[in-house]
Amino acid sequence: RLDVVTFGETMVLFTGNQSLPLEYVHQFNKQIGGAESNLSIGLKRLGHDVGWFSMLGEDPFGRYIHNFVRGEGVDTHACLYTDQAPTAVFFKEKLSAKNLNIYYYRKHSAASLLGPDDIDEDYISNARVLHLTGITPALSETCKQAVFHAIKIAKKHGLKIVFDPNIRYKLWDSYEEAREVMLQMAEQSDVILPGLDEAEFLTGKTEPEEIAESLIGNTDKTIVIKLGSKGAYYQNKYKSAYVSGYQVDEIMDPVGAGDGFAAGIISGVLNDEDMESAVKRANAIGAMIVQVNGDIEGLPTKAQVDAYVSTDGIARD
Ligand code: KDG
Repeated sequence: RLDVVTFGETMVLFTGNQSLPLEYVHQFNKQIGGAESNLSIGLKRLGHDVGWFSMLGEDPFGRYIHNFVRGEGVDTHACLYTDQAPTAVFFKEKLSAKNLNIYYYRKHSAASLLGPDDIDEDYISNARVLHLTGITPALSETCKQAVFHAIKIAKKHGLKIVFDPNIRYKLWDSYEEAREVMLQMAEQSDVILPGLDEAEFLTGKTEPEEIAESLIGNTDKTIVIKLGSKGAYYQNKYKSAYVSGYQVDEIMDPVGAGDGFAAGIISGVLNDEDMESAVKRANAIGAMIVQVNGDIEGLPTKAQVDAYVSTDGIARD
């Protein structure tokens, strides 16, 4: 039995090995990136059993991604392959930690061919939590259908649904569609994890309390709004609070922090922990990740994050 199942596109990530505009970069480091596999690896390092799947291209990059994610201990049995489209790649242009650009080469990729028929009911029903991001429905019409089909299966089998909007404006044809689809996903979810700017985009509200009112009202849902270095605000029927973040001396690479944050929250949900300490850990993981280059390389183990929290952000081990 798995604790969490998630699915979505993972790409090969090329990062220039110099801080220059990409046209002047001659050599690239090869890594991987994808919000859902980032989250899976994060949760695995925290000690949970996670299944991740995608549609991979029948090509060297597809095999590389599969081997890498499996090598991290994530269950990849439900991964699918196609010879109809290639595995996507993306490039990270890092001029400085604050000036970072992403270039996707993912239109018509293998993962965009994923559809509702590829969602294995037995695989999902075997887990306790289904994690979804707002990236997947932006990839194609069939991906969008796959997401809503997975939601239906999760509801039928009593899984908790955790939704991280992860809004990627470059992937949507229109803002209206992005908003509409993601509000529908939020409506179906038990735990919603937007960043403040994402929550503003979805609700038109700017204050965390008003956002929470708009997205969860008086339901059984929980919302955790990420406030960057300020930490996060959470609210459910019983409690609400601001939980302050950790001071970081130098931000190396902020990409992936939100996925690590989600891993921290989901770990708390799986362990029936109180929200306050789950959010505290999630903040710590976010802070640890931004200090390391790469989308997944900075994800801490449980021992590392416990040490970081107990020393108030000093020790990593
Ligand atoms: O959250 C980090 C991800 O966004 C990154 O790893 C790549 O999945 C990715 C995307 O679509 O940008």
